[in-house]
Amino acid sequence: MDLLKRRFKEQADILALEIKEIIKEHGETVIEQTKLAQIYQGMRGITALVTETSLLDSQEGIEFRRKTIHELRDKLPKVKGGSEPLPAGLVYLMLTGEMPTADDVEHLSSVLQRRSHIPLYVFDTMRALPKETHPMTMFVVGVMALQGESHFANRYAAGDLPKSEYWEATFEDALDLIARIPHIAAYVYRRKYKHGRAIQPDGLLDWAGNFAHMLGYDDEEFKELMRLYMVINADHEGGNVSAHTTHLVGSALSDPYLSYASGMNGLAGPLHGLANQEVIKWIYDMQEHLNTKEPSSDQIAEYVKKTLASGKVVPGYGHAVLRQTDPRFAVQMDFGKKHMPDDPFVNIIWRIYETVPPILQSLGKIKNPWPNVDAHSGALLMHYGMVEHEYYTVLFAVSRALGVLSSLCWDRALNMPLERPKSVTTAAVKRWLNKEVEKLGD
Ligand code: CMX
Repeated sequence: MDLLKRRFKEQADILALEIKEIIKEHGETVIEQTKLAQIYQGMRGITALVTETSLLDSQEGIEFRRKTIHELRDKLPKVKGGSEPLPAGLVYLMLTGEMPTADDVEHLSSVLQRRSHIPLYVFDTMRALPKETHPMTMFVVGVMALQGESHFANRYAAGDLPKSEYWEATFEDALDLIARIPHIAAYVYRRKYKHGRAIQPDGLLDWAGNFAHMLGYDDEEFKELMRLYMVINADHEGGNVSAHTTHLVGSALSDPYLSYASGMNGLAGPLHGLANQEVIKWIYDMQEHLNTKEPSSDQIAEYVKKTLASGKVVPGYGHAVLRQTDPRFAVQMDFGKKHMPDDPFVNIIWRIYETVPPILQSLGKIKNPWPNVDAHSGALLMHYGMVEHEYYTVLFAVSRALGVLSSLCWDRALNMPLERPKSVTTAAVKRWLNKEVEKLGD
């Protein structure tokens, strides 16, 4: 058995026993109470899921296996001479809970490279879509076209998949998908924006470096940006739309292709992963409205107020859990200060950062006036010439695969059951409030 797979299974067996013990000893412990408002308002604050790969703190931001973004940047192995973390190292960390060595990352990278082949019919399927199709739709269609290759689905259909081996088939699918997704994503970009001229992979490059290469960006700094981008967007604990959807669909024993594609349809929503394209669109509209390429802080403030007055959200600001500047924003700002401190567009992002929070705060209703990850990412991409902002969510999706697919491996290894929370009607709520019934839902 492959080293990583063996290490994952050893860890999973230990954790499964611990969980059994926790449920046996403390299964009846009440952890919190649910308020009626919460079930009407997006279940905010209800602890209802277990996700092993990462944990989000409202003040500190995301921790992957108890390592902050800054620690990952510092401690994960890098390419020779590089300073950004290798995403394959993060996959290793999420799957095993252990910080990988450079050898571990090299081994995983070569495994991914060996598994990266895409059958031609997948490209044909994507090509059959009109060119105007949104890149996220093309991407998900490409992923779905691959679903016939699922070890899990094929073994299950053949009656050759005992429950004790669910984890193994999931693990195989997860690694296959992680290996192949950059090729699908790069093809979407080349098909839509570069006359369909696909670029062959470079076997000497790491997973993210090769993705940058297949997109058509061979600048070493862009490769570094891709490494950083793929790490910081990989996971954000389990309750966000893309992670939760992947987990939920996976709980029906839908295979990793089906589950991941479902999660990515959620990522494509403007309140979630599409916000990165919305940020750039919003800045373009602002530039046009103000008739200047470099709006001042006062002009930005004026435009923010106009946006709010027209009942729209300021994209890239606010968060359902975070209550501080997203460290993923901060780390991108750091990358910008290092590589492009004078870029005019990037400087607009920083001016918006100075201007927006006090305005949002003054409204009194927004719980988090600070920027999230999506507020910054587009401007860095634009600096290197990737100006096709409709494509940005696909980059997010490639990165998010690392987290949600690692989590799916844990779900199957820990035998997590079908997810099926209870819902109620408002009529039932009223019956309960009027004391016509004893229990909500009766
Ligand atoms: N601009 C204007 N209004 C905002 C706002 C923003 N950036 N963020 C929140 N609000 C509003 C909400 O719409 C809500 O208004 P109503 O009461 O009139 O409905 C009110 O403030 C309270 O919202 P909240 O409790 O602070 O925020 P939520 O948890 O409901 O929503 C989020 C969180 C991200 C959907 C919201 O902040 C938002 O729409 N932000 C802009 C879109 C964005 O950047 N999304 C990306 C998030 C990160 C990601 O998932 O990738």
